[in-house]
Amino acid sequence: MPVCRRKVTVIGAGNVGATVAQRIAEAGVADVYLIDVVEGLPQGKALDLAESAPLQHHDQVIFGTNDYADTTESDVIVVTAGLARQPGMSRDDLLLKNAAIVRDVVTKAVHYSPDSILVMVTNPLDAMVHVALEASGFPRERVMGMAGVLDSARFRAFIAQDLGVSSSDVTAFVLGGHGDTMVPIPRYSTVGGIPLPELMKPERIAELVERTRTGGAEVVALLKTGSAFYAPASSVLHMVDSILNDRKRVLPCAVLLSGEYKIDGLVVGVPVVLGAAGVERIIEVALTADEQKALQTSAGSVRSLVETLRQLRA
Ligand code: TXD
Repeated sequence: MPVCRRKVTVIGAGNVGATVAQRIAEAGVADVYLIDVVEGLPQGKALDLAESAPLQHHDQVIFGTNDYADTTESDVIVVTAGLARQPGMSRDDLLLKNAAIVRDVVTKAVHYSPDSILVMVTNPLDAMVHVALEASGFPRERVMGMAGVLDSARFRAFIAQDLGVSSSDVTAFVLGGHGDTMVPIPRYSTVGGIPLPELMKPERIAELVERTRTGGAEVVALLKTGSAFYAPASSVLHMVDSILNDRKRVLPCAVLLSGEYKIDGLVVGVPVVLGAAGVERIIEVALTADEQKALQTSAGSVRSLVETLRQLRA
């Protein structure tokens, strides 16, 4: 059988980064190069993961490093480097610190992998995609953010638990920015193909929508140190797998819009087709006036973060 080794670099060997490395290797999707600013951390986690390979029945390389030269010619670069939210801290508090980190790591990584595709994870997510676009100079097809896959997974999990059905049969449609302004659209969410509003009362749907919006904070409040990482890592795996295997899956991703959904020059979560070229297509659906308004509000909060960043850099 021909062997085709793909290479994914994961920047940041913390909770999300290390779990992404584990998920990608165990799924047999690619070799993983884990890099962090802390010496020993990526090496230690990569060694531990590599030692689990014989038991997990995969033969992917998992390599830990502090040197970007080792990441040369990566197909995909996943950026998780940064600070995680602490209890009481909003995603926006992270803005300035994480922008500096993201600018630095993206600049270094793309130097060694100029043809790669960037999958951003660091919060505040939508603003960090803007920073990555600028730092890399890549076209919008090759720079995207992970948030919608996670937000829709949360919505799906809550719907499935509530109705006592398999989450595999639940689809959920979530637009907008990551965070409090995300826009879940229940009428495009289904259970076994049946639109959700046929099966659930509007008040209950509203409760689950609210729980989805605050899903990240719910985990932060319970953990007390750090934020969610299992579901975020699974979400990244789905995106990376669709890109590297050219699956053309339709997944909600944070991408730079240029006129789609009447939004221009801002990164917002929308459904896209993910394949070997990255974001191969943006899917536009008709929205009601209320949904369009909610999406504009969501885009507005991204705009204010991006403007804050520009002012502080000027
Ligand atoms: O939906 C989403 N997009 C998210 C985003 C879901 C979950 C987590 N989300 C965000 O991802 C979170 O708010 C953080 O901004 C990132 C990473 O979260 P994680 O939980 O993995 O944080 P950790 O465990 O603190 O790990 C961060 C690592 C840590 O090992 C640091 O040493 C490293 O990032 N770090 C760096 N690595 C390389 N280079 C630099 N400059 C650097 N600075 C910090």
